[in-house]
Amino acid sequence: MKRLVLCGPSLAGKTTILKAIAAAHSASIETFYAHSRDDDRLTCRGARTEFTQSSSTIEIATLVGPTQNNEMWGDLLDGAAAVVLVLDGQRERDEANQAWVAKLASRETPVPGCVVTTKLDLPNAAFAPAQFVSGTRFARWPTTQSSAGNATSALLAVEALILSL
Ligand SMILES: Nc1nc2c(ncn2[C@@H]2O[C@H](COP(=O)(O)OP(=O)(O)OP(=O)(O)O)[C@@H](O)[C@H]2O)c(=O)[nH]1
Ligand SMILES: [Mg+2]
Repeated sequence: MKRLVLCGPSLAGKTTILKAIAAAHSASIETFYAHSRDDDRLTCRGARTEFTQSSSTIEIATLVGPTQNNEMWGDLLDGAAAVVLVLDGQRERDEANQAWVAKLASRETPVPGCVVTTKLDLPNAAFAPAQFVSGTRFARWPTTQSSAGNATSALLAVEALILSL
């Protein structure tokens, strides 16, 4: 099974993209709970889907975004074959985007990925992924944009990523 992880700040639109991918593959979505290694009572809700493509099983997974779930994100990312970094296009989320890029950049294992900037239908939004990824190893990842009701370009980028695995 090859796992692709959708990560990025809280409410950036990770689950929205997951749902669009699952729908495109007629796959169902399951809720799961990640557990903290230190304290099993600490859990974090996630969503996942699974489908077969070119005789490989592809799993797509995400967690609810807050940065305090670092360890649980770490465990999910550890087994990832690819990463979709979902950034929120709203200017007021610049800091949250930056924090997520720093968090991902601090991880050692390089995997292929792409960057999706969401919410470009909202008034205070702009497509500016370079602002966040320049100078990092994600600078060469393909970038695409997405807005409510149109996940098409995000879907194409994610499908291309899956095919490259
Ligand atoms: N206007 C607009 N709203 C969006 C867009 N993408 C997602 N949303 C909305 O933003 C909210 C959060 O979307 P989710 O997909 O749940 O975001 P998430 O990153 O999974 O959030 P967490 O799991 O809580 O971290 C929902 O109300 C979505 O409908 C978009 O491109 N434009
Ligand atoms: Mg979510």
